[in-house]
Formats: sequence, structure tokens, C-alpha cells
Amino acid sequence: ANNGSAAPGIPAKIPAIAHPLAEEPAEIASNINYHVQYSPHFSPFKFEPEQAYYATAESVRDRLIQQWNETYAHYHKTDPKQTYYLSMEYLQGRALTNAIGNLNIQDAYADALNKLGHGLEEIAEQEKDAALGNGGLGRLASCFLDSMATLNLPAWGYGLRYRYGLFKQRIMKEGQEEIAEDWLEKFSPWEVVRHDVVFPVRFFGHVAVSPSGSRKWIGGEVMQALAYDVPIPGYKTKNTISLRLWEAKAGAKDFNLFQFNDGQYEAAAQLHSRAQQICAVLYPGDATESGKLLRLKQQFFLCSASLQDIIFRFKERKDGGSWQWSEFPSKVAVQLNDTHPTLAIPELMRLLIDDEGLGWDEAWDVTSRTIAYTNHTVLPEALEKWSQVVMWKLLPRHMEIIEEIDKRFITMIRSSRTDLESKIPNMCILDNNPQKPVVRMANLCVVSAHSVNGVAQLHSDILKAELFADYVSIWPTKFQNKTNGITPRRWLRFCSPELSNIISKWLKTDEWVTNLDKLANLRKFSDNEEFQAEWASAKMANKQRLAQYILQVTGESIDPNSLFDIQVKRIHEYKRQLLNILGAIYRYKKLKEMSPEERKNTTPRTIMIGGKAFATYTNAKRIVKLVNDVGAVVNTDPEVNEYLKVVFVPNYNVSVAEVLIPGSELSQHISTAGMEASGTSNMKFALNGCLIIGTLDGANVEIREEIGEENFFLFGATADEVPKLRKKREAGLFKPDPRFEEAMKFIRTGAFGSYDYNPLLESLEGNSGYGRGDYFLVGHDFPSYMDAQARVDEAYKDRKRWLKMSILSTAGSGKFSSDRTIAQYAKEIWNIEACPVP
Ligand code: T68
Repeated sequence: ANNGSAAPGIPAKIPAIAHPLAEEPAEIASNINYHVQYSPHFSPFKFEPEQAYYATAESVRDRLIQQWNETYAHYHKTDPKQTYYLSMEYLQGRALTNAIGNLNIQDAYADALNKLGHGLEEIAEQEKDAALGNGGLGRLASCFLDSMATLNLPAWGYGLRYRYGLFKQRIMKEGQEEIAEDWLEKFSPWEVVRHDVVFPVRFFGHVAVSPSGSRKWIGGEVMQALAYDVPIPGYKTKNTISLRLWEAKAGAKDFNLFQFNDGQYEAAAQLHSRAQQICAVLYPGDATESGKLLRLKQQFFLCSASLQDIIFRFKERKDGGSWQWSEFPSKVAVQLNDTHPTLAIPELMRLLIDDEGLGWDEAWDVTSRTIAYTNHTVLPEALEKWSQVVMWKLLPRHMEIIEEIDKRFITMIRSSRTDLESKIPNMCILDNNPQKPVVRMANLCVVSAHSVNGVAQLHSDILKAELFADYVSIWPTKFQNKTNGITPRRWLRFCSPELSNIISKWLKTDEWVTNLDKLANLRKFSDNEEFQAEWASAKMANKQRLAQYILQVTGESIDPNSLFDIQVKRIHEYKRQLLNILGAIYRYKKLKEMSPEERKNTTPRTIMIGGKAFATYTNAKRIVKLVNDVGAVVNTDPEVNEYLKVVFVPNYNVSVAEVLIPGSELSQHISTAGMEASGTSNMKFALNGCLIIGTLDGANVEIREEIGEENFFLFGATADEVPKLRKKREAGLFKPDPRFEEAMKFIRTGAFGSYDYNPLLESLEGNSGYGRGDYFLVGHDFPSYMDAQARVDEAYKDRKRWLKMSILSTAGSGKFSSDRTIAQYAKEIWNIEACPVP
């Protein structure tokens, strides 16, 4: 047998292949070796970390496939109601550590790799992040999949297999540069192509009417949707579910051999290249006009392929016998992750009416009982509206259906809710403004779905009181809250083994990993000196690892004894990274003015800011540039260096977060109140014993309730004050704080270089106007932000107090497990139950 004598570089010969579910490290090593030799992607004589990663991943995949087959065989046999999560985005990050951890085989794999001359951690770092999403919305979808699998829920995720996911960010002299990231460049060991799962998806064409009056969508171009399945293992359970990603393809019959032979190579393969475009790139969140048609095609492609698959499975489970369509909603729940997959509504109607022969009322009943919608934003510019002209061209039959839905909705109001007549122009689906007629996707969702939910209590309250207020009296029970959550596996158990082990040791159980409320039992140790000391040493180890990482990616050395203060998220004016950096600038200026003696009394800080700016969002890019410029000056100023560093962390993504969050002590969640629907990194930081400085926005409100207001550094206007403050400012009644003016002036002196920051600074000045008037209230909140920062500095000086607050942050984070969120969706929206594989 393989005796483990393989040196890195040359794998041992393997006379016998161990069973793929081997437990012993020697047998696992044999399986890894098997893949080196018999699943060749590289020369079998190479066994460097990269080859070791792929072979290890394939050996883990064997186990996942085994569990996965058992899971779906079990679901097929028991035929439970299933949930289908439709999302244009998933931010899966790396899979290896997560899979090995969920399968609970980390020790055996670490041993096996040691025998082969490699370390598990070093191997895991070879993996590229699967970054098929922009930010919070995509990461939420991935956390949900982990929880659905862990809770043994019969569920599927559906998405698109983008070739280029989120861009890679490089920081150059001029600021951010975007680079295409090809995560499939070599191949992904975590996907299985399903050549047996293919569905046609049509675009364009026209509606044909038969003599009997039935309608059918024909013509146009038809592409094939091909399934790639990614196995999603639950934590310490057999249940392994599927993330099904669609890829667009054209067939051999679409290849014009005649044209090709005639030398017209491009024309010959026109549909092939059009198909390739569909899944070529992930769309950035705040997209511009250009390429809107392609985005719409992507959305429809996801919806159509997924629904055909869902219907196929529904029929298949009836053994080809007879099914009642009225039973469909008791077998199928479809959750729309924002409005991006809204076309599932008219597409399901079309499939039921045109293909299955149902009448309108029956199809409508089935559709609305099946579909539920989650809203993730109240920002008007982020509410999707599609041009009616474009929609008629691309999806003519769907537009007929949407018109009919709208017509019936308006008729209902006119006949039974005359009190709402005047609201019809706001509530209806089609906005027929002759300048630019559009379809309002959120309205289509609210009218059609049986459930509409927000993602934190405050956000859901705002939906009911403002955005969707007019609908509430028609359907008082339709609107719900489902406060977001995060998976405690990736975001504590695996990213911080040090802290996890201490928690399990003191709780005398690791039950908290699947029952996060158990963390509350840490409260009783929050004053215990021995516990505090262990806690501090785990945090210190994580800070050192983070410092190592920062050194490696930026060349900047940071002091692990300083307060690690982090803000990482997409760069957006409403998230107010500008407030953070203005605060840092003010701090720098004050430090410069102090005597060396005075400086010694301050709390040393390392401020880290990271995040990507959408490529054409100019102000966001200016913010990235400013942070980098401030860092360049502050970090090379020997006078203040011991007391302040400002570091921009490049290319923030899921695996960078896994290093930053465990090493954080203070994190900033400082959006203008009412604008951040929930936020989810706030939950990850708190879970890792990091204190929060924040506004009363999104899930901050609930986090503060759970961990105690004395453990939260609160500042800023509240959501209900914001509109009044904007009005006041418009009336010229705002007087900026001198500290704010000082910071602004300091930038204007050219202290941070010659780049033109005026457009950015002007956005914070004046009383109104586009790009002026400080819409996000940075100036208003600045003084209370600085006061809160002063409280942070004081608190940090008292080690015992800080440690206690840190412990209480973790102890109070139980509510924010995505297991809790998903259990609530399952019970209160989907009506599905656990179906554990025996
Ligand atoms: C985020 N939304 C919310 N959108 O901003 C955040 N948008 O408060 C919340 O915690 C999170 O969703 C989860 O609920 C997004 O991330 C997008 O990324 C996006 C993408 C495409 C189009 C519009």
C-alpha cells in the first residue's frame, strides 16, 4: 500500500485504490494520489501545491457525490415539498475548507496531506474564490444554502454559471483598476456537468394565435440551458443539496456548416457566440444603460430554465401518472432573491396556460401560491424597471401576461377598493409614461407573490410604512420580516478555529455550531479572568495572522497591539466610507498638533478599509483613491506612525473577509439611517467578538438589542429624523461642526496629494442639487461620530472592560445564525419540513 513515502514533487505509486469514503489518513492519501494519476489535469509527475489542491478537492468531491446521490434518492422517494431559491448571485468563496469542515474530516485530511508532504492550509489557499455575486445579496444566498443543507431541508439553489464573476481589484497610482477574473481558467473541481439536464430557452419571436384563441410564443432564437451542479454539504449531516448553475449553449444544428465552408466563420456560429455572451459576465449591481438587454436575457434565462426543471421534477415524482396542478404549490416553493428573477412570475403563468392548458384563474392561483419575494433595498435607483419596448421585443408573450395581471389588479381596486383609486398610478405594474414606458418589477412581485419580506425589522417596517404602504391594507398578512443571518460554520467555526476551540472548551460542547443561541451561555464567563485571558490570546493570534496578511498584500507593517478598526463592504456613498476617512483625517491632524507626550496618551489605531467600487461609479472610485492617498501620507509620517495607520485592503472578497473578520476589534457599520436594508458583515464581526460603531440602521438595531446597548458605540441621526434633516438643510438651516470643516479644509490644502478631490468634497457641501447638499448626512452625523470614536478610545484603554464587551458581542450573536433565518422562511413562508437522509 501507499506508505506515505511520496515526496512533494513525485507522488507515490498506488497499487490499491482506497474506498472513496476512507477514514484513515493513509487511505485518504491513496485517494488523493489516485486523482493525481487517473484524473489528470496536469503532468502526473508534478505534485506541487496546485496539483495537490485539485487532487484533494477531487477526493473530497467523491464523498460529496456519494452523499448527494443518497440525498436526492431520498427526496425522490419521500416526495416532500421542496424550496427553490432563485438568485442571480451567489458568493460562494472557497469550498475546500468548508466541505472538509462540514464533513468533519479535517484531521484525517490534514494528516493525509502531511503524509504527502503538504499542509492543508497551504493547499486550501490554492483555490480561487467562486465570486458569482456583488456583495451582501449574493453572500446571503450562499449562507442560506449552507443552512438549508444543515437543517436537512429539501431545497435547491438556482443560478447562472458566469465565466467572469466579480472583477479583481488592483490599486494603482490612479486608484482602482478592474481586472477580469476567470475562476474557471483551469477548471472547478466542485461542479458536475449534467449532460442529461438540458432545457430550451427562447428569446424574441412572436405570439401566434390559434383558431380556438389559444396563444403560443414561437420563432425568435432558442438556446439550450445546460445544468452544472455544485454539491452543498450540510454540517455533520448526510444531506447534501445542489446549487444548480445554468450555462447557455447552442446546438450542432445551429452551426451553419455551409456558411463555415464558405469562409463565413463568424456568421456560421452566430448563435453559439450569442449563447456564450449570456453567461459571460456577472452584472454589477448598479448597472448603466448599456447592455441592459443582455442583463434581461440573463434574468429570463435563469427563470425559464429553472421553472422547466422544477415542473419536470414535479411531474416525474408523479411517476408519469396524473397530477393535479392545484397540488403544485404544496410541492413547490419558489423564493425570488430580490426582483432580479421576477420573470419567473409571467414565465410560470405562460408555461401553465400555453403549455399545460390551464385557465387564467387556475394558473394565477398556482403561481401566486408558489412564489414569494424578498426585497433587499429601498434605494429608488436600485428598484428595477425594465423598458416596455425592450420587453415587448424580447418577451412578447410575457408582456401580454404582465398587461393582463396589471389590468386585473386595477379592475380589482376599482371594484372593491375605491378608496385606493387615487393610488393606482403608483401601485400598478406598468408605468405608461409616454417618454419612457417601463415595467416596475417590484410592483409585479408584490401583486403576484403570496409573501413579501424585508431583511431586517427596521427595513421591513420601512417597506410597510413607505415603499409598499399602499398595498398593506389590501393584503395585510402578505408582508413579513425575515432578519438576515450568516452561517456560523464559515464565519466562526472554520475562519477562527482558535476562538471556536475556546468557546467549545468553556461551554463544554460544540453544540453552538448548529444552535448558535447557546453562545448566550458565555455571558456568565464574561468577567472570568482565565476566560478573558484565553479570549485575548485567541484574538491576538488572529490579529497577528491578519497583520501578516496585510504585510503580504500591501507591504505595510501594522502593529498587532494597536486597535484594529475595520470597514469592509462595497464602496457606496450611503455606506459612508467618507465619514470613516474624514474621521481618520481629523484624527491625523490632531495627532500632528499634539506634543510627543500627549500622543502617548492616545489609543493607537490601525484603520483598515476595503471594498470594491462599481467601475463607472465615479464618486465611489474617488473614495478608494482618497483612502489610499491618506494611507500613503499617514503611514510614512514618523511623527504619528506609532499611533495611526490607514490601510486600504485591496481586492476584498469572501476569503479576504475570512482573515480580516477574526482579527478585528472594532468594525464600522455607519450607513445613513434607513438606507442599509440589513447588512450582514455587522453580524460576522459581532460573532467574532468585534465591537461595533454604528448607526441605528438595518440589522444594527437588532444586534444592539441582543448584545446590549452598553456594548455598542451608537451615533447619528435615526431613520425617521433623516427626511426632516434633509428638508432642514435644503432650507439652509444646517451649520456644519467646526471639526468637520477642519477635516474638509485639510484635504483642500493638498495634504494628501494633488488629485482633484473637489467633486467629492462638493457633494458634502451646499444645501441641495445633484451631487451636492450632503444627501447622506455625513456632515450632520460627523460630530456624534467623533464623540462615539472618543468613547471607543477610552473603552480600549480599559483592557478588562473591552474584553468583556468583546465576549458579550459573541455571546449576543446567537440570533444572527442563518439557521434561524432559514428555519423561519421554512415555517412561515415555504411551509416545508426537514427531510433527513437516514
Ligand atoms: C444587500 N443588497 C443590501 N445588492 O444592501 C444589504 N443589487 O443591506 C443586505 O444585507 C444584503 O443585500 C442582504 O440582504 C445587495 O447586495 C446587490 O448586490 C445588488 C445586485 C444587483 C442589483 C442590485
